[in-house]
Amino acid sequence: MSLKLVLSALGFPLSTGAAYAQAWQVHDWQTGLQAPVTPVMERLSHFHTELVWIVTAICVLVAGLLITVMIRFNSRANQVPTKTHHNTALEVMWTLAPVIILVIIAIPSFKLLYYEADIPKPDVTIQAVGHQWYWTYVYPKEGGFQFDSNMLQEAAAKKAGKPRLLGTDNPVVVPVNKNIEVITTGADVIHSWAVPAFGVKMDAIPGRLNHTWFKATREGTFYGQCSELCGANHAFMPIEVRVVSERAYRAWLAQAKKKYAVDGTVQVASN
Ligand SMILES: [Cu+2]
Repeated sequence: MSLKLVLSALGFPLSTGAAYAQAWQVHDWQTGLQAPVTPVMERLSHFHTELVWIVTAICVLVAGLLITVMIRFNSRANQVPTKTHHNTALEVMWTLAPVIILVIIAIPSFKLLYYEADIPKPDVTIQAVGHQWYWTYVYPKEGGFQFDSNMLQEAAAKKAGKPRLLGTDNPVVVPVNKNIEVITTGADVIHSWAVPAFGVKMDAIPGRLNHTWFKATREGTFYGQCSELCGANHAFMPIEVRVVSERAYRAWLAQAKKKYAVDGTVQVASN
């Protein structure tokens, strides 16, 4: 395994060069974050990298201090122990230093939180309804058609060339480079609609509509999973999002409206 791979697995910053080009798809033995596909996830990844550097510096400092103390102040090297039990300057310093570090972390953290929460004007709205144990997708502004998205069993996934436990029979389809509003809710218990490459994780709570958004900047198929323990088959209700060109989306929409037509009544969404 190359150093570059090890470093990227640990979350250290590396360019998104050719070797990394396919990394935005999940792959076996992946340890780092999935490569970002949305502006939110790009910011999340950068923030994560900053934190890894800060954490590394703290670990090195603490380990260094610990080793110094072990060598300089063990009973052999230091046979007459000192009676010192207070050092005000030191206590002030080791109280203030963590406070300052936490403030340094909190500022970009809150900025990111507000960026995520500030949903831009949506081009497409989808509603993800969590069921035990599958997702129903509603397109409330497209006549309210809806369809269920169930996990493909192993043989079917293999046949369809989709990853095991992640591929679904009916992926949710959205256009590339558009603001997608996601409204989540639960039909029975709490679920959570999460797609790591989008930096999206939103609880789907019965009796409540939660809002989030994403803007995928490249076409492809992206996978996620229910991320709130919701019962026996919690691990088997994956999320598959196909990001396609505007034209392909329009074409899909036209046939989806026919295929998944409901009798004009929108069952969950009201807008
Ligand atoms: Cu679940």
